[in-house]
Amino acid sequence: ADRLKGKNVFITGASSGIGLATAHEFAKAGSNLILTARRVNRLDELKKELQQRYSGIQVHTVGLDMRDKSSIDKAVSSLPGDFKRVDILVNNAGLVLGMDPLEKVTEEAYTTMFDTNVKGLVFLTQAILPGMRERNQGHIVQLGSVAGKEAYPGGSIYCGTKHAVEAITRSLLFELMDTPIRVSQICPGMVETEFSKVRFGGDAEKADDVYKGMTPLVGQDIAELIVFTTSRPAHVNICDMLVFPTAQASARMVHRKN
Ligand code: NDP
Ligand code: 8X3
Repeated sequence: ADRLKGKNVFITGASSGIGLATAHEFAKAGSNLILTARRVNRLDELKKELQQRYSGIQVHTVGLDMRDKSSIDKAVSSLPGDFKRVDILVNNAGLVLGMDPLEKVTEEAYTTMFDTNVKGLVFLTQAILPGMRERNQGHIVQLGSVAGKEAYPGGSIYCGTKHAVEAITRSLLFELMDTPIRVSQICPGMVETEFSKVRFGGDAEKADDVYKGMTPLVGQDIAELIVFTTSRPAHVNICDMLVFPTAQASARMVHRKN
């Protein structure tokens, strides 16, 4: 139960949703946190709250834009003191923009999704993995998605990014097999966070409609699974986990009450 105590956990996208809930769950388990996102003011508020609620943990916040390799390299190279030792990396930052059919997808939407969900995840992993190799320990958790297992109309680019995360994670699994470093992927279905608000450009009504008549997952449901995954004994690696709300059976099959 104490396996996470004193571990340093680096979380991307900690300013909202799954990442924010994950920060709380690791703090509860006694881990120290490196919280990253673009909205640093939210991270600083979160830091205050976590240090008040959970005594004895250290929290470092740093502004980080996943689309920008130099921002990633700077955030990692400027980690202070003991925070340089990243034990667990949670590659969570990510987004979807719109529901357009492929012919209508703008270059900006395409670039933003691939740069954040794929390039950022790869460059951050490249920045952190050498230290894990040197210390011969570590755990990388990727936020995949049901959209990395299936495609759906209007999801081409987002599904493409999450299929890429799945493939990259599988390759890493082979490449790290001869080390104690673990790599895991968690693939949620519908989780009510800011995800749909971002998807629909801030349109709250459209975002709410996504979860109408059903009970979606919440950030904490996924956070608990991330903490469970990273707190298994060293010889156990949960490689892949597909998690739906009970009323969902595939990306687009959802049971709704009238
Ligand atoms: P939220 O929108 O609530 O949170 C997304 C987080 O990603 C925010 O903290 C945001 O921080 C961060 N982020 C976005 N762009 C960037 C960027 N360029 N640089 C740094 N951070 C960035 O969504 P979720 O919590 O739902 O999403 C978390 C992950 O879970 C994503 O990878 C998503 O694809 C995945 N997922 C979500 C599902 C869902 O239904 N919600 C289902 C399956 C997977 P900031 O804006 O402050 O930079
Ligand atoms: C989020 C799930 O179905 O909106 O990754 O693509 S979905």
